[in-house]
Amino acid sequence: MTDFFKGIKPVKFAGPKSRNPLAYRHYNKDEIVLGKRMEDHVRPAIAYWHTFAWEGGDPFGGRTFERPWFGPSLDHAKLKADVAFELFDLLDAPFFCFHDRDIAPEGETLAESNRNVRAIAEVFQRKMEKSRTRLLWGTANLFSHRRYMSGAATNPDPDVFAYAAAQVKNVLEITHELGGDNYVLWGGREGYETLLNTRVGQEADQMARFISLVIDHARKIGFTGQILIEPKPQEPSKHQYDFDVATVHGFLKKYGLEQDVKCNIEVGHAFLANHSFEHELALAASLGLLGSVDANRNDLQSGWDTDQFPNSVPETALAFYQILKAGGLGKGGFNFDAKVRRQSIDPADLLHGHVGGLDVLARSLKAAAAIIEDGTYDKVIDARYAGWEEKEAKAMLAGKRSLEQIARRIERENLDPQPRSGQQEYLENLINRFV
Ligand code: XLS
Ligand code: NI
Ligand code: NI
Repeated sequence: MTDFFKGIKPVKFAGPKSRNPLAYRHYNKDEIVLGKRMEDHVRPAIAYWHTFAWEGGDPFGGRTFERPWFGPSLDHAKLKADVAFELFDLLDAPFFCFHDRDIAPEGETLAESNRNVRAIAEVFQRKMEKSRTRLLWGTANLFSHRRYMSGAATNPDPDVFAYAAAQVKNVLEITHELGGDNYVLWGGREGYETLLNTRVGQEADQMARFISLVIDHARKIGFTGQILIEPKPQEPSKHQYDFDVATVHGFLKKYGLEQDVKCNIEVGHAFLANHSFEHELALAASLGLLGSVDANRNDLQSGWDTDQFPNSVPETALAFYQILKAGGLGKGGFNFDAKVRRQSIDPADLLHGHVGGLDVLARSLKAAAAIIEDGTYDKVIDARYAGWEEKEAKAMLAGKRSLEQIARRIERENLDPQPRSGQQEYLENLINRFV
């Protein structure tokens, strides 16, 4: 035991009336919602990078957090792992996620870096024997080091592509060995700063080849988890190729990868792409691409991916409705891709962020479940599309009617379709009864 969280007790469910700030008031992991344990709906994960690796810097100032594990050695990384598993236990977290560079220091060579990552993975392995926390996903950091400034898979230099591939091979294997349910590809530098120096078609071909290599290797080593692309329109690149779900879908289709890859959808990234989170979820579900979720929120005034903890039940409830209607997240989960603010320097702040976030997810899940159980909302939507259940409509949709046949029927039946209300205000009020 380290003394980092000294005096902080394990967080337990204490019910909505509790005044204990470090208790769950709504997140009750064993409560059954729509026939399933709450924890199995949410599958929450703690993000190593924000919670243990981030130092509290901003563009105008450096580190604000003082953590005994900040330092360059493997011993620092081991201490970080100790504290990480202590927090997982305190929060009773079923999952965590990491990048290779979050958990272990970069070495002089890739071989040394890979060895460092493996050394900490072995520490994780031993800790996981005693802890209930499992790995939701692993990923490679292909964006911090200067070698990746012009991209990893999409770099004009094929040696950088190869270096990134070697780095991913190592983390993918480690993710597999640790029993990870998913492997994530987020392409922060897979985009461009200026079109003046960029061949977008060439870079798309490179990215597709890279992803194919990852899929092939995952199969070869027997990894049965999901491979996920995390869309984001910009930041750090001015333009990112995995702009949003629709763009990723077009890319996957072009290269024939749509059966092998799904999406990890992040709240803040949806906003940066001028969408809502539920838009991205609804679209992904309809395209068969819903894989997992990065839970957070942006400060909408700043215009940046500020990665704050979720705190809006009405918004998150609509997102959860989409997830429930899609049949849940399967092997995915809710990764808190969220960090406490740079002034939140106390160890307890790390718990407050996660406790609040989890309670918001729990309330959102229950609200979405109540909407479904009540059934009124779904009935309104069913009624809106009911015409498509009729014989002629089905035949049209199935491609069994030509334009000529459709035109003839309109004349024959003298059809004059009348507009019907979209009922937006009614629906908004209806939903507000539950959130
Ligand atoms: C950054 C991304 C990143 C990914 C993992 O905006 O959200 O944190 O989730 O590489
Ligand atoms: Ni993310
Ligand atoms: Ni993000």
